[in-house]
Amino acid sequence: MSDIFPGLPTTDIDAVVRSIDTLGYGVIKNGLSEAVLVRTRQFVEDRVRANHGEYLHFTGAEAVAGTLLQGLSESENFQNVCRTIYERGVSPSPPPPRFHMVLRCLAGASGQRHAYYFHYDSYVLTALAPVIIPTEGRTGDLILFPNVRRIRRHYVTNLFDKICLDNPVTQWALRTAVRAGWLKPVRLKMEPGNIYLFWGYRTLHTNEPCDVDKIRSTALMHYADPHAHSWLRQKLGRA
Ligand SMILES: O=C(O)CCC(=O)C(=O)O
Ligand SMILES: [Fe+2]
Repeated sequence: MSDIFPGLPTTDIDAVVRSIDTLGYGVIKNGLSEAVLVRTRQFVEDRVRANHGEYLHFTGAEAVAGTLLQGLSESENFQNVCRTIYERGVSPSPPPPRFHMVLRCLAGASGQRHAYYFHYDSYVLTALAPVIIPTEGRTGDLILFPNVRRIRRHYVTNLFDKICLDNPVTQWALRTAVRAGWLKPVRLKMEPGNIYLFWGYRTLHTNEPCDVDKIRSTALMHYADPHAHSWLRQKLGRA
């Protein structure tokens, strides 16, 4: 199969890394062609319809076979871009280009429950390819508090961060502060065709809800797990 992603010259990769470090995100404009998007959009629409218009997500290589996530995971250009971003932004020894892949489909009443969940990703770099984004009503923007923590040396510190964040009180406080405008996150109206990159591990982020009668679908390529070899995590069975 031919490479679905055109790749980037090194100078452009440097600009993306600078943008991730300063603005909190980088964009690869028109990284995916309409022809590539069409198939995944169809996949999402078919599955959501079969699920009575309600929320779905697909995780792992098998579940996303035939979609643009498979195409990106097999794309040498995409692998090189992720490796190089990691090299320039994190350390000179990037891990092998393996991805944790998730295709999210927000839809219906259940879709509302999958909005405003603030979290850090488990992987250093997040590449997000929007598949379907509503253009009317509530558009389900991505919201980011960029680079608010460092990569934790020890898994236990990461676990402590998670406990502080992943509870109803903190989630309520963040949601309320963002809705009231007391906290001002970076807000991204994403466009299908572009690929958005950020330090998912370091960036507190979530998505806003969209209207119940709309589909909002995103393809997530997560790269580089800093705690892949953590003894504690293996013991806790969270690997
Ligand atoms: O769908 C989105 O816009 C973001 C989802 C996300 O952050 C995640 O699944 O880790
Ligand atoms: Fe995330």
